[in-house]
Amino acid sequence: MSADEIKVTAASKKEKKANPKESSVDQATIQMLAKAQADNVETIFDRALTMKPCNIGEQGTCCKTCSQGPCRLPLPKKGIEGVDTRKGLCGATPETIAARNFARMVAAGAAAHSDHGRGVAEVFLAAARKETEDYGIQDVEKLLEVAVDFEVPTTVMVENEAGEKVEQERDIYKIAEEVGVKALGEWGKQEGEIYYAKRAPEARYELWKELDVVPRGIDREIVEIMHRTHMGVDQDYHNIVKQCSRAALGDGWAGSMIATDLQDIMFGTPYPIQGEINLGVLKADEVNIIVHGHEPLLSEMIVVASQDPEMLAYAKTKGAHGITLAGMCCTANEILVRHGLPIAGNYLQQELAIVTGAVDAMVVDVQCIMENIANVADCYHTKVITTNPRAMMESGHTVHIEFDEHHALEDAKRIVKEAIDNFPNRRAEPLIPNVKEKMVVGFSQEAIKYHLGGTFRGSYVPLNDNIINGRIRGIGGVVGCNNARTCHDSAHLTIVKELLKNDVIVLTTGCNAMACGKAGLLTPESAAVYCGPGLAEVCETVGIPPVLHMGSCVDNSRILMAATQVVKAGGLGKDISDLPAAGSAPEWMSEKAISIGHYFVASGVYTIFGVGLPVTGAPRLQKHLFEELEDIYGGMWDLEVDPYEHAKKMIAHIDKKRAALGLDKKKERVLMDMADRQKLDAA
Ligand code: NFS
Ligand code: SF4
Repeated sequence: MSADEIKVTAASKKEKKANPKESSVDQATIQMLAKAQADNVETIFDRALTMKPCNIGEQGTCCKTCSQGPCRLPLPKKGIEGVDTRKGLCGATPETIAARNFARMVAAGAAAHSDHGRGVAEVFLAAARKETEDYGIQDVEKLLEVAVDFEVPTTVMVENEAGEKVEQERDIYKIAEEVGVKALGEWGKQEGEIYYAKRAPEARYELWKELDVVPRGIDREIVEIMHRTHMGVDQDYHNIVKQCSRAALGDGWAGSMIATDLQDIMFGTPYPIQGEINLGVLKADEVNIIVHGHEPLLSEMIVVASQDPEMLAYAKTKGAHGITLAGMCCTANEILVRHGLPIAGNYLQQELAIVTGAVDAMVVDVQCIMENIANVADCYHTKVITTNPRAMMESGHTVHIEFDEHHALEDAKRIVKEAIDNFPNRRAEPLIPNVKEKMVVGFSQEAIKYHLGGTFRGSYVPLNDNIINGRIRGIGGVVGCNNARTCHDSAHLTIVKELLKNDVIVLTTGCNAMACGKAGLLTPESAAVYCGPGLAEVCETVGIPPVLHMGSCVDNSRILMAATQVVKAGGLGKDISDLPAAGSAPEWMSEKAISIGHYFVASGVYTIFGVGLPVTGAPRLQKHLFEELEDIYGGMWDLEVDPYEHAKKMIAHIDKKRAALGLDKKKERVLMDMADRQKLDAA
């Protein structure tokens, strides 16, 4: 049977199986979901039908903070008339309960990103101290920039032969070591401020200081959330939300940002590169390895191992024609933006990759790995290999090969060998959907600067000019997960396309980036198809896609830095909150998304989520997050499930900011010739 022959039929309602065509807008997903059902393999799409979410949990008002509960405070059917008298046994209001739950999501999300960052900092330090041969310094320029932020000197004064004092560059590895020590110190710092807080626009940094929310240390702020949300501690939702800001800012401007920076220094800062995406990147006659999860430390080594001639020769002895390494979830983004390696799919496709019957090993580290992949793997021949001591699986069929940075390449080779050995065990002819797309990715803030800044010098000024003259109406950051409660990729694509149509340039990361890639939005050619005339003109002139793939979810820190660069380039206000920009996570599901959302809000960005937010059962908290925070931070939360309304709200916010900047008056667009430009230059 070829992929085209898979009949996609609606399963009968009685069987409680998901209708593939209603479950996703992605053809590969639809085909493989049908195959899973034909193979009698249950997936998350089916389970989403039988397991209904709890109302009270959805509203955020279930408290299980102590054993006198769970205390459940649903919104009355008729709504709240007069005074809200709902309370838990201890007297906790719906606001306290929902704020505590929300804060714990921030804590978990910030912890996930930051623990990833900590791992990177540890490996970085080992590399700087030359304790491992497998990692080194690739981007010296970025190291020197980061050194300045960490107040590490990059030069020393020495005396030359003539006895004069001269400045000399310091040894790169010495600088790296000091950067590594200071970076790692950000986790355990008890007092003072995280170094990167000062990277924000000055007005933002001053505001944070005034509000007393500059993070002291990454871990401390997370621990403090856990303490404050323990039974009987912080009982003022305003104050709980304030602590959310500290912890979330510690994620965005430290944990995640340090992860991004040190990964760039070790593995290279992303610059535009071509890639391919969707399940069609798997190859029937090759050993297919999927690296799934989040940390590039190991996958970078698997990239090397899978290209090793010895490994390729070994694969041949097993009858395979080669080795295909593809990524899934954010690991995919990490190796894609740096090496152009293919992506098999985003979060909701992880089970379906195995359903192809072509995946010889799925290598997982941490985060967004569904427990059910072990069950699906049992139905085919796929070997699931866990690699991180923090993330093991109970299933007896998984293999654990622990990754250690001191012999990383060796570990990676063992993993690749394990996959090759499994190649002959395929149970049936694989069925790989003939669906994949090309894309151009790798737009770090450095790359955007060089691409939009012209040939001779990198600068954000041309981008600002295009925003000021109205060709670009504003900037939309659209990011985040897939969610089995919504149609896979559908809201992502509707929102992004609406923004493009209205001349809003889109910055993307995470699973949204992959949705866009699969739909062909990450190609320069798509500008002519999807964009309004202004944005299309800019993209065509510069040769960039209208949706810029900036990397994984920890790389949302790149969006913060890009926004900061736009502020610093001038003409669009003094702070991130002045920019005609908005953030969105249409299909979010993970706690990390809440931490990201909150650090964007606290950085001054209007941030709107789809799906639902667990605050709707606590109206005063919701008002605080959705309205009052705007007066405090200039950014606020919002929720809109309908994708068209969602995009409209983003555009309305962008227009509000344009008006505040005086950019709403339609300017006549004058085409300037050389003489006009020279006149301007002379002025
Ligand atoms: Ni982000 Fe990346 Fe995807 Fe969501 Fe998960 S992979 S870190 S959390 S699901 S975008
Ligand atoms: Fe109930 Fe209060 Fe205990 Fe929460 S902390 S479970 S509201 S008694």
